[in-house]
Amino acid sequence: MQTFVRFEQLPSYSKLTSQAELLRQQQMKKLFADDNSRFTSFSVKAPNLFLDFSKNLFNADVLGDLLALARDADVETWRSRMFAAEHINASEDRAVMHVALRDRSANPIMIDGKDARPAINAELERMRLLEQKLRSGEWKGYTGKTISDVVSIGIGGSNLGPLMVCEALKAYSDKRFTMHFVSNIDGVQIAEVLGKLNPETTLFVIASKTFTTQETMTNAATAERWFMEAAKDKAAIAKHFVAVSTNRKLVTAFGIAEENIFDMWDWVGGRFSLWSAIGLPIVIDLGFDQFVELLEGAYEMDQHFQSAPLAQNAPMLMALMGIWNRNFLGYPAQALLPYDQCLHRFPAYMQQAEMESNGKSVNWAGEQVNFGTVPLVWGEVGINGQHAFYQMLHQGTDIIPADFIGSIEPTENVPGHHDALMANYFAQTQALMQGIDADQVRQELTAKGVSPARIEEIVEHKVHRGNRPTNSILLQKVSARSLGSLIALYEHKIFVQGIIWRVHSYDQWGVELGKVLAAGIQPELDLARGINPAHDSSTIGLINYYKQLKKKP
Ligand code: G6Q
Repeated sequence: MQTFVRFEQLPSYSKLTSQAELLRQQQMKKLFADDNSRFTSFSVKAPNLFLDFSKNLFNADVLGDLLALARDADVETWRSRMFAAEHINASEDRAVMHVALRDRSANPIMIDGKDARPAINAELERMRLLEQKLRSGEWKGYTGKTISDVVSIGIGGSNLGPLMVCEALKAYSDKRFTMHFVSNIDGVQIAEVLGKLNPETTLFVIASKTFTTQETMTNAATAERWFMEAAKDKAAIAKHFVAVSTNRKLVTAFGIAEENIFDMWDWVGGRFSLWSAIGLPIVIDLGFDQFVELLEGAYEMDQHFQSAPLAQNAPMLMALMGIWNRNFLGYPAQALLPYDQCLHRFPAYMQQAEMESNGKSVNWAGEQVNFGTVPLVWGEVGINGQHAFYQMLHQGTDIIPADFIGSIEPTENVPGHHDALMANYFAQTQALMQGIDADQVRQELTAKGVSPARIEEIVEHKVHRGNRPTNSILLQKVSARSLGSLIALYEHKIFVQGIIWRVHSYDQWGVELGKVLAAGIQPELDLARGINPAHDSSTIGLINYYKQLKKKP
């Protein structure tokens, strides 16, 4: 491990700590009142989207110090290393090259001494051909019928991306196929999906990078059993099962035909894999051309990230604002609030990308860090949230910075709806920033004729202190291209924050531990078997309780 300067020892860190003391005393609405160029100074146009970060509690000096922090942390060098396929995923000794999957140039992409472009293009071409055969009806099921339903079986990184994108781009689908996504090992989910389907017209896509994930393997085995009950003949599997994996050996052992295996590579992390053949459900649902648009949108953002000066670089600015809010102002969470129904799965998708990547507490040297890394990332469609948890955003004791994501044009233009939606988008960030003070509340209530005594009883309850930071992201319209750019914006934000915090963003040992323990516990749930006495008393007690009340099979 090469030497590095720890986050809290970077020269700009102490400056930012002092700046935070000063800024905490400031009111954002005063910063706006004092500087009418604040919006122009603190907003940027990036490929296929616009970012306004002016409603954060900072000023030009703070931004200068944050940009210095990025330079002190050598973010630009690390960015070059990532794009040059160096093994920046040091704890797993791998390159981090999801960007290669959407590199639309014709240049070679050298990864581990080999040009990856031919293999990437070959898989893309195979995806295109499969989609074409399915859509044209050339691909037939074992009784000669065409495919009507596609079931994607996968979990985590092998599920959330395709699901989120298919939901977001529904308006662009010809609905030729009904798409189903199964991730949960809870049999309720697969039973409900299979209950609606006809095996003669169903195609299963088994998506698993490792092809060992228990949830996916269990669901795949159930799907195969269900299919074989009808088809009887093993040869029919080739017409109804395809797989995406790095593990050809296990896929073949499962019984899936060689020609139905789509490759991915260990330099693509699960949560960054929708650009690979893991995106096959996207290709099938929306068509290959839409998938290419998605890749192109992401590629445009990659180029912006690599070439825009730091002060105009949208992913860089998002990352720095996040670090300012988290580490210097001390805010514990980050909300993602899409004002676009299409993006309803976006918070869940990004929650994984952010929290699995930067939810780490040791630095590159394996030392415990003494600062906060990724905040709690959560969210929901904004307009629904307004009638639910926004109360806490406006008046709760914690300040939760929020990203508001909206579109200028809707994907479904229903008269009277979109401006009403967007009025809320604009109003909420304004309200969170400005708040409403006691004098304003008094004036309002006086104008309504409320008695002075009653006003004094309720005034404090109606005060909103404001100063709650937001970023506003505007797309022209949710499209494959703009969605590609939006996802890549957040992916690079994650990268920059990981570099500044000096944490390994591309491993996920925290996900592995539970998998290992569950595998050990499962046999103990068999009524004929004992419980490992080495467990703690709570785990033993819970398993005992479960087994006592479990009905004998
Ligand atoms: C993603 C994670 C995790 C992973 C799933 C599925 O970065 O590593 O969410 O994608 O555990 O793994 P498989 O694709 O190997 O089944």
